[in-house]
Amino acid sequence: MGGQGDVTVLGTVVSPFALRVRMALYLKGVGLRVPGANVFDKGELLVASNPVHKKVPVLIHGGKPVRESVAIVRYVDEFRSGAGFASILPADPYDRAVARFWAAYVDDKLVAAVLGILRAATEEERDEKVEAAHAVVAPMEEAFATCSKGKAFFSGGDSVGYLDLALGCHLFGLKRFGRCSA
Ligand SMILES: N[C@@H](CCC(=O)N[C@@H](CS)C(=O)NCC(=O)O)C(=O)O
Repeated sequence: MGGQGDVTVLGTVVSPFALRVRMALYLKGVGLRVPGANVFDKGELLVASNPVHKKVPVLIHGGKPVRESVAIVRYVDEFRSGAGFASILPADPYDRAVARFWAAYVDDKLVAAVLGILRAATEEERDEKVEAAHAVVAPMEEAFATCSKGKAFFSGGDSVGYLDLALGCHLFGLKRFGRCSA
């Protein structure tokens, strides 16, 4: 990437956050080495690369680790910018701030809401969690529709952008939510 060394992603196939990073790299045309990382049995490289959280994904670029999927996406976007590279984050500072707000909402509120459903111990608790999840989804749907500006993608353009990555990586989890709340 940028001629400054190898790019490796520590991540698992099932991690939505690792998928988010792989999608960003794909958009920027970066070839990848993706060694498997067992998130339950933390490998040496993962612990050394992310000693604070010991979580995937970690992007290792030229030997230096970048942690947290949103930070990694921004890093990739900044590193592969300029002529020939479509920007992942919106160009307009206000649009960028809005996109960051809703991306954080997806990870903080939506993921927690879906996990709440999946972890519900009883039918009654599950129904409560489904209702709570609907309350989380409603304002997000409205905001995403506004952000799309009537275009094909949530990022308000004709190609995949930041919000599409933020939400898109969670689609398989959301599919389960759809089944639970149907
Ligand atoms: N906020 C982090 C979340 C990363 C995360 O939760 N990764 C999970 C896999 S999906 C993990 O490594 N879990 C192992 C653990 O919690 O010990 C990010 O966006 O990168």
